[in-house]
Amino acid sequence: MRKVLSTALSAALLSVLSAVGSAYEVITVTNGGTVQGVVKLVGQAPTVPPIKTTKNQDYCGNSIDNPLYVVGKDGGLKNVEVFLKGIEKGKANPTATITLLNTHCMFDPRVQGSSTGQQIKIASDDPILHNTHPQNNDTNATIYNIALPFKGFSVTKPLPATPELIRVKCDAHEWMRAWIWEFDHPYYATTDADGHFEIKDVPPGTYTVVAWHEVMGQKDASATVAAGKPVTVDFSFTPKK
Ligand SMILES: [Cu+2]
Repeated sequence: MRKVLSTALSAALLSVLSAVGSAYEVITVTNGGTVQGVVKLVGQAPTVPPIKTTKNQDYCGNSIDNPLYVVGKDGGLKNVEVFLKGIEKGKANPTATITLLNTHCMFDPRVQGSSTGQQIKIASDDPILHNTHPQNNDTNATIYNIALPFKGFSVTKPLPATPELIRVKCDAHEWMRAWIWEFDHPYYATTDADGHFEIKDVPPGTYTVVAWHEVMGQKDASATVAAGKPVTVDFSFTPKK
């Protein structure tokens, strides 16, 4: 009862907040610019012990590489979410359904961005039971709780109505983890294997660009976008010793 009440209250609070907050406005963007760059890890990636599996070892094996620091060419860092903070106007949000796959006893992708209005397909490629459990990263509120009993099973759901950082776990395998950034706009990208990102069709203006990594936190930079041109914004993360 108490939980129901607090859930109802926070839902009411959120709707009030989103009503007074500045909503993202869709405009026609012609000859927008591009924010691009590389996110690098400075020095050596910390040594992270492999994940020790505690269940379904017949299928999952006894250990799995821990993907906290995935470093590619020239120190490029994968799985960093880069976004334009608080952008108020621009192109329409994407409408394609995003996917979170349970595969080889891990989630794929580890980190991805999304926009309000999109749906998520939660799927399994594994012949074992997974239980995908996304939560609001700040409040721990459960968003869904989805049992995936067999290979090829999937469930498609709308993303939450308001933007949030979603932390995903599996209730069957405590080592599984994924992150879904949900924005009220379409201006974000996740770095690739070499740390590259590219955010296109940005209306000219000055923006705060944020880069977020699940362990090393976030960094801000300022970027001024000119019509039809790319601007390069690079980020460096130094791991804590
Ligand atoms: Cu699982």
